[in-house]
Amino acid sequence: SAALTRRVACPDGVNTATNAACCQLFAVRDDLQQNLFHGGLCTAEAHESLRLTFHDAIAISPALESQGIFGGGGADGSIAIFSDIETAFHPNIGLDEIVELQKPFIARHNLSVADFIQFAGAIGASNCAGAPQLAAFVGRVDATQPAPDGLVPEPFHTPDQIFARLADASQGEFDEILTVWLLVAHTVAAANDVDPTVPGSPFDSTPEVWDTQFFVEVLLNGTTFPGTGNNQGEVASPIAGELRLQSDFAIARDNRSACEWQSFVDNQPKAQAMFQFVFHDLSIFGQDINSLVDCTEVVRIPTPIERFRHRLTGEDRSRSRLRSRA
Ligand code: HEB
Ligand code: CA
Repeated sequence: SAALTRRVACPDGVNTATNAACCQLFAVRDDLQQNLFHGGLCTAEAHESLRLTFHDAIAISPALESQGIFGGGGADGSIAIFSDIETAFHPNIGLDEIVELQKPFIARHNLSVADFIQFAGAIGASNCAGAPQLAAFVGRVDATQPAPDGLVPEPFHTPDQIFARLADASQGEFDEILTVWLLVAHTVAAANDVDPTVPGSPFDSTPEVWDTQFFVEVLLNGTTFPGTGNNQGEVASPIAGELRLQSDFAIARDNRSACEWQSFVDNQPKAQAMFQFVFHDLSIFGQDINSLVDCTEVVRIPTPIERFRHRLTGEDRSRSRLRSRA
């Protein structure tokens, strides 16, 4: 049956969109892919752009507001608008780099800073094979003041502290179960500053693939450290070169979240659907959804992991070798 959605022709003369407000995003996407993400790769800049979405959005606290203290504006761009202040907060260590890399893109496009940060994270993630298509909205209102310090979880925080912080920021929506869903992001992640002697130490053996290896590997027995063994927020990992966060270790084993953690093992559809769901909500913390336009259609659907894995099997490789010889 014919699609009934009426599309508008964008002024770029190439694209169409369901809402004219989305038209500008095609150029932002293509600029990001060419000039920040190395032609569309799931490497450090993509990972850091995704991490930045969390550190901007999570800085909101109804609990502080109820005490008459400004609690931050959530996904309001404050981490970049007030970067001198917020990137100096301890949990934001290292994010000064991606904030600076993103600033020229923000300057040459016409998005709010808040929209840009979430959009760059969604586009970065779309470069990771196996990732879900993450939500993209436009229309967020930018921050007029920095978020207060103390609202971004640290790897040395206990599950109690982390669960309480996420519940506060989300007004009760993100419980222990949804906290595990959020941590799917650590499948495309590495640490630069937990152990600064070994920057770029990944959390799983496939940091450029959105798979479920992270959930498997955090459950294995920890025996080694990628660098030195005395860093705050780090515990022993099972694989040479891999870094394990204390918070991931603890949440994987806490009796409130362990079953949910294990349910992700080998469950690729779940690792896509659950993160897609929590990112949608996280990415609009502090904003009014009724004044936003959904432009998710601009985010390319990532390469499925089945196809990726298929391409990598030894059988495929030898078959293609035979074919090229024939
Ligand atoms: Fe994350 C990374 C922590 C959640 C995303 N982390 C990371 C790190 C840490 C963390 C420590 C490292 C940094 C450096 O560089 O050194 N997280 C954390 C915690 C939490 C989290 C504690 C709570 C539980 N994340 C999260 C979320 C997300 C994320 C929710 C999303 C959204 N991360 C991330 C990423 C990364 C990280 C993507 C990577 C980055 C790179 O690679 O650079
Ligand atoms: Ca992975």
